[in-house]
Amino acid sequence: MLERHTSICRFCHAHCGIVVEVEDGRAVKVFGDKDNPVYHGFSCAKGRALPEQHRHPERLLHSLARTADGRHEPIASARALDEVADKLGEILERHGPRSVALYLGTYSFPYAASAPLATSWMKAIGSRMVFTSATIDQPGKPIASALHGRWSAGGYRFDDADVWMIVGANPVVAMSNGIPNSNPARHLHKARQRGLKLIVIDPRVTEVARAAHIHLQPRPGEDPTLLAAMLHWIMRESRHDAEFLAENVVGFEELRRAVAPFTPEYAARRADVPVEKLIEAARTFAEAGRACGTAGTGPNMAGRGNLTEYLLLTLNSVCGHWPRAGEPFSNPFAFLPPYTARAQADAPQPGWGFGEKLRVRGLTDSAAGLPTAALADEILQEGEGQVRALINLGGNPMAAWPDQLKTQEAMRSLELLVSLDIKLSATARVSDYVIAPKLSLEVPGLSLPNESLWFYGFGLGYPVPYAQYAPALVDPPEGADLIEDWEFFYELAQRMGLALELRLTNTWDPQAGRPEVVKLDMVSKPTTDELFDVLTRGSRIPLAEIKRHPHGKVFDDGGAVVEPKASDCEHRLDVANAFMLAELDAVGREPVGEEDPFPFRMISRRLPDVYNSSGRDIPKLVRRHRYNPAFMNPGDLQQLGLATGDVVKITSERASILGVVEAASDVRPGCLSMSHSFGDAPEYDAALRKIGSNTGRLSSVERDYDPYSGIPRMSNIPVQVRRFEGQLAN
Ligand SMILES: Nc1nc2c(c(=O)[nH]1)N[C@H]1C(S)=C(S)[C@@H](COP(=O)(O)OP(=O)(O)OC[C@H]3O[C@@H](n4cnc5c(=O)[nH]c(N)nc54)[C@H](O)[C@@H]3O)O[C@H]1N2
Ligand SMILES: Nc1nc2c(c(=O)[nH]1)N[C@H]1C(S)=C(S)[C@@H](COP(=O)(O)OP(=O)(O)OC[C@H]3O[C@@H](n4cnc5c(=O)[nH]c(N)nc54)[C@H](O)[C@@H]3O)O[C@H]1N2
Ligand code: SF4
Ligand SMILES: [Mo]
Repeated sequence: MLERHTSICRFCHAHCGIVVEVEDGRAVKVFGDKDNPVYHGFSCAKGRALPEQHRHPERLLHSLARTADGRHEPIASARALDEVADKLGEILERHGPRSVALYLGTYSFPYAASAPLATSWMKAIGSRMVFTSATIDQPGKPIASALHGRWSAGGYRFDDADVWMIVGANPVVAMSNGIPNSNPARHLHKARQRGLKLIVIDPRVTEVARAAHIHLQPRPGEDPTLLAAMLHWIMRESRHDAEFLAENVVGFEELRRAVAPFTPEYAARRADVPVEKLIEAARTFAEAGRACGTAGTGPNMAGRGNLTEYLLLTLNSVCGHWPRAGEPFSNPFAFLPPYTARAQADAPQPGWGFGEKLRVRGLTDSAAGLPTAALADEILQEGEGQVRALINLGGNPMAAWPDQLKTQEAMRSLELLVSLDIKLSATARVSDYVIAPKLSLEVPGLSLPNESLWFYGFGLGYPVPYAQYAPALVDPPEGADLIEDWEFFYELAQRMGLALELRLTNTWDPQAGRPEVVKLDMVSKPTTDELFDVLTRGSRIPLAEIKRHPHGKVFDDGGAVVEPKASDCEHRLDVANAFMLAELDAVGREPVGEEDPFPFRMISRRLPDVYNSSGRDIPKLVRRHRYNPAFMNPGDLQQLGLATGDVVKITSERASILGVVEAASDVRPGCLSMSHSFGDAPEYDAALRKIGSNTGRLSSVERDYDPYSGIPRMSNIPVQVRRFEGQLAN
């Protein structure tokens, strides 16, 4: 019998409302839910491939343990938990809590109970070594926001703006920053009909750049130069918002001095863009009524992510582009607690230098979290505090971390590596235990993770108080022995005699002056729904009400507007942070136009039909390519005597990889545009045309890294490109 149910797609963070056709307890078809009030029937190829993902022949239906000779054998989940608990107990006893680290990867995100249980377990063992993918993604965002201070009401809503600027992001493909990810193409279409002027800065003519009113296609890595020049022009021409600055901002005159060397002519020459276009971008942005500038992974990975994000916030502030009292609030929340948005600054905070200190490169905890790019060294470097056990929840370090050769050495040297993964990924393959989890349609879900992205960047989260709950729809395949990711941590705690507590960020206990802490019953295991009840306590719309609307619902916004500044508020946004202005000064002193032994720049990008290292084993998603092509401008290919399909050796200062080139006129000359998380460990390189190649190997975590987040160059990587003369196995 065929049944139809609504659900939430959790293949990516966009959490689209979908319809799932279920036959004999199996998902057979997925498509976008036309009755969903914010996604309006949108789905992408990945979401429509959920049935294939759930029934994938290589999906792990049992947990695995590695044998002495390096093979993996099935093991009952309960037995795996016993053994892991024993081994962790021993390691903790011998080496203390700091020897155990947790890595929260991509798939810790869509399962709302996963990260809270995992971090609660870490707290119970007394380890602060919690790492996430945020510090190898856009660490500049939270760091810049800390240094500059946040506008309490957030940025303008994309749907209300008349000018919008996107620097190195491609939201119509990535469903990420800049345009609300609930059907971004629709938001963009409506905005253009309304007359929105879009400014895009990207070395590639991306899908979103094609819709731009002004597209600057600069040399990669020159975003700080360009943004400083926009500030220079705006101040020189007195297009800044003097009234807003006087009331809400400190540091304007210092900023003016700092951007003085960055004339539009200098920046245009350096970044290789037409100076008139750069000035037009500055004028359009400054003269806008409601506008916002935001960046994506490209500039965050290109070497000066904190500074780029900081200059963007500064540009918003200098132009007074923050919502004022009486204007609509950009997201009156549903799963999140009621929020009073005010037309005022939240005070700047330190961006780093607190919390856990790492033993390498002087790194510390930061506003973006502990530096993941330093975790391999924390594992490899001997001595007090060395990390000896790693739990990898829904991540794939071997594919995704920068500096793959070092990562490989680190993964191999661990005493215990446990991965929670649905397949034998490159990291699972070197793990001592692989815990096989249930997949999205087999467990309940909430739109909460996507909603909470509002705090992370502009144009993220939902622009309206939307929420959806989805019950589990299908059982795991017959004969499978699977657990939910959160259960792993709960059961580990049970076996180790630990009590877990959940800190409810949604609620605030005024007596304790901190979030309410709920002790979990460690005898009888809660259900996922019971955990959701706890985790959504204090939400603006009660979960029980949200559950009544299977297609998701836009709830009443309660007339949410930005409230006036509190009478006692004295906070100011800081546009002259000393670290950031010193970095800008260093940019101005960089040598430019010198002879370069690595003449090309590898730049990052996303491909529509895969998600980091997920999806490329699903045949219908990779009909065109099973690998990640090295897209290059046709002129460059011609000059190198290469043609689409040729194999090249791509060499950085750190390492070499192979790539298959493909002509793409949308790529700026001098660049290779290539997606990440393909390929595998070096011993599989010959399978290039089947598995692609790992761009992470080209990065060095010890050279050209950010001193606060530790992120190395993962875009704008200097490389050489030569025809590969060797033989490939197939
Ligand atoms: N060179 C370069 N490197 C990059 C980037 C780049 O642009 N360039 N991007 C960076 C960014 S932004 C990020 S966020 C990181 C991502 O870094 P990671 O999160 O470490 O990498 P993913 O490839 O997303 O790993 C996800 C893993 O989860 C598994 N998985 C899939 N579904 C489930 C599930 O339902 N449950 C569980 N438990 N596991 C599941 C997948 O099989 C896969 O092995 O990569 C970073 N690395
Ligand atoms: N289909 C799909 N969607 C995804 C993912 C995926 O793998 N596939 N990954 C997800 C993840 S983990 C994340 S974090 C988000 C990321 O979302 P986005 O940040 O939007 O990621 P990209 O689409 O790679 O866009 C980055 C852009 O930066 C440009 N760029 C590179 N270097 C520079 C530079 O120096 N300066 C400037 N101005 N631009 C530069 C690139 O050309 C590219 O267009 O996407 C998410 N969505
Ligand atoms: S955009 Fe993301 S959430 Fe939406 S259907 Fe595609 S994979 Fe699923
Ligand atoms: Mo990411």
